[in-house]
Amino acid sequence: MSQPKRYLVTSALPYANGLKHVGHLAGAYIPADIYVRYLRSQKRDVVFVCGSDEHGTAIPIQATKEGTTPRAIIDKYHEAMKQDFEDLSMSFDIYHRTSEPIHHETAREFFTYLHDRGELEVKESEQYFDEAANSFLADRYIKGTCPNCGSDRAFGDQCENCGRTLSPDELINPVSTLSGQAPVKKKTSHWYLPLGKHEEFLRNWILEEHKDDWRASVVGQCKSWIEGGLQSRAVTRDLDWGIQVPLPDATGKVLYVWFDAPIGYVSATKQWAIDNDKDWKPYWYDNDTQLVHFIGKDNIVFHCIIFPIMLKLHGNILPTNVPANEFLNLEGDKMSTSRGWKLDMRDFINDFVKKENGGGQCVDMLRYYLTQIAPESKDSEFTWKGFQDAVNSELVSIFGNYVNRTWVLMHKLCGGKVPALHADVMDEKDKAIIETIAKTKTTIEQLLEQYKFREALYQVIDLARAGNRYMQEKEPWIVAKRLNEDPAAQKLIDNCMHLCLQLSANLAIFINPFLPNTAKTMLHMMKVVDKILDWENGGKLKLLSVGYSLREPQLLFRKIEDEEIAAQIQKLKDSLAKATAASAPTVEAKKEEQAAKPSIVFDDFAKIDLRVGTIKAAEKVPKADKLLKLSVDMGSEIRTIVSGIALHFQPEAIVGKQVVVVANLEPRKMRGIESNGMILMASDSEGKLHFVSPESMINAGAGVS
Ligand code: B3M
Ligand code: ZN
Repeated sequence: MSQPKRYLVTSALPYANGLKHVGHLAGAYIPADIYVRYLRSQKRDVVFVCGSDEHGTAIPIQATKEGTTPRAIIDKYHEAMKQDFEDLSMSFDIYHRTSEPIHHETAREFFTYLHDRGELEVKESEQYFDEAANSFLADRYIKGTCPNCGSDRAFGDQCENCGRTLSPDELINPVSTLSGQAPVKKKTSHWYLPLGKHEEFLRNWILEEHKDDWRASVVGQCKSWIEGGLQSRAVTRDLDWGIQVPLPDATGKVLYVWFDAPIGYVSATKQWAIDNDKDWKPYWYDNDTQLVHFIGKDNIVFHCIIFPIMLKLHGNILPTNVPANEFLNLEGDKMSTSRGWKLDMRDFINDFVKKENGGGQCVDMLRYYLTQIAPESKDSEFTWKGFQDAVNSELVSIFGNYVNRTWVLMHKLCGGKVPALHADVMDEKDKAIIETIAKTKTTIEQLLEQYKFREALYQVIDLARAGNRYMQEKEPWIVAKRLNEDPAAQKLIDNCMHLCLQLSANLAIFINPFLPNTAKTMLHMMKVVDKILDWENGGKLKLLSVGYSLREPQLLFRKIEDEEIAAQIQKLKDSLAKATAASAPTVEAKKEEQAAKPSIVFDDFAKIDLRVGTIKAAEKVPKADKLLKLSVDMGSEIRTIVSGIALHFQPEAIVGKQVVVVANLEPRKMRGIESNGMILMASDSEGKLHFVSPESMINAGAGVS
């Protein structure tokens, strides 16, 4: 295959409705940045675009939450996200925003182009309308009871409680969040993109042409979309935040956010071209351009099915690859902003990067760990212990240690200068390490071209490992001891140190796309210019000239201490507890809830067997932060009860307490433990829990009525 002439690489445009967490970073950003830095080091023509996605209902909803305007929200979070990306060494050529006029124009032109060629259909449908607010309701603006789990806090698009995707029609007792009133159905018309018309194109393009070079998970998801029957998709919405539909009869209608957002890649390219006096068109029209979208798996359908159809109809090129990543979990659970279970990029920046012993090396530590656990083919997990291990036992002990030893020995045994390589005393080990350096380069290339970032990174560490082994076997410090009797031994030392130094220089080249700050520190130590890092210099031994004097070593990575990890885990728990308390219904809401419960007859109440129990033992349930496993003395037996109170009480603190137990509740399995009964708790207005217990100790098993 001939080499593509130019590359356009995109990272998903994050919604400007809040800070983003490291799961986002691992999915759509770091891998893209590695890829781009690699291409740049090869002097290829590449443009890397990203920006804030500033439309859609997510924005006005956040504005309501924060009591401000959508405009203020996008301005605030656009700046914040841009800064976070910069602080983590993301190297976008442009970080644009979809509120810019150039984007509005570009998106409208796209719509008009498709519309004028008859590629869109108009369809009438009935949608929920809030008469008091005089407004159609986006799915998110409708609340009601979940048909799946019965939670009364489900939205028209999804139930937050059980996670089920919903449509507004499925909600029981729908209520508008704008006015609090029940919405009515009203006719409205919208423009649709008929995906079904393009089924054959998609089948050929994805399921045939790309079945082998795209990730299996991506092809698999596309396949199930195609086989599930491709429905027409509405590309407009009744909403007052977004890009006006550019037609005379469309007042109050805007482009659907997923119609305009991917066009953001095009408008960002245009803006980049203006800023840099370049032509943007080849990047979107010429077949010798390689277009690569880095995204998370929840965005696959938009990038592989809907946007490509739009691109094809509009006469643009199609993506060459869409390396979507799976999800990154955190300490045993899904990351979630609403539940407070997350690690924001900003938090990492504040707690590590901006600290006294932080800086670029901490950025690189995070980039390292996120690449090492990249969810390339299945979901993976961020744990603080894992982070600590990756840093301490790989970056510090292998990579950092190798480079440091090389420098220290070179200063000690070779006078701080690059020694010569003496061909006459080269042995098999020398030859083998030279070969390893050359081979590593080719292997990394192959892996990166296939978007296998974690394996590629592994190769770099493996080279450092090989370097350590080589140095250990050659023992130049031992050889140095016989220099007095045998001055010729210096040649052996020279050879070893020469190769160790050239290997270090290669490490700098190979690590550069992954950990750019580390590469920079190494450049400083080698006293050489950036050009050394050009990929074509990799695999060779000529990077550092003989006789050249080098600087003193610098610490590449510091250790991550146990206390830092413990503090982070505590912080995570606090954040979860805070979010849980914040999302607990208010006193008013609770009263309403209580009042809303219909009255019951005494017989119903009498069916509940309430008894006093004494907690005999309590322990945390592994991997479940909210759960405690209790052994409760019920008088005639000891029962196991799993209770969701772990965030409120330390297990040791509640042993001996008496509680009221619903004794005849059906057994239920929680995290594999059978729970036999439930303990009653009262929660105060702050969401704090209190035991409901007898005034003074009584016998376990006593009835409550
Ligand atoms: N803003 C959704 C997301 O952040 C969306 C991506 C747009 S990419 C064109 O998951
Ligand atoms: Zn539900």
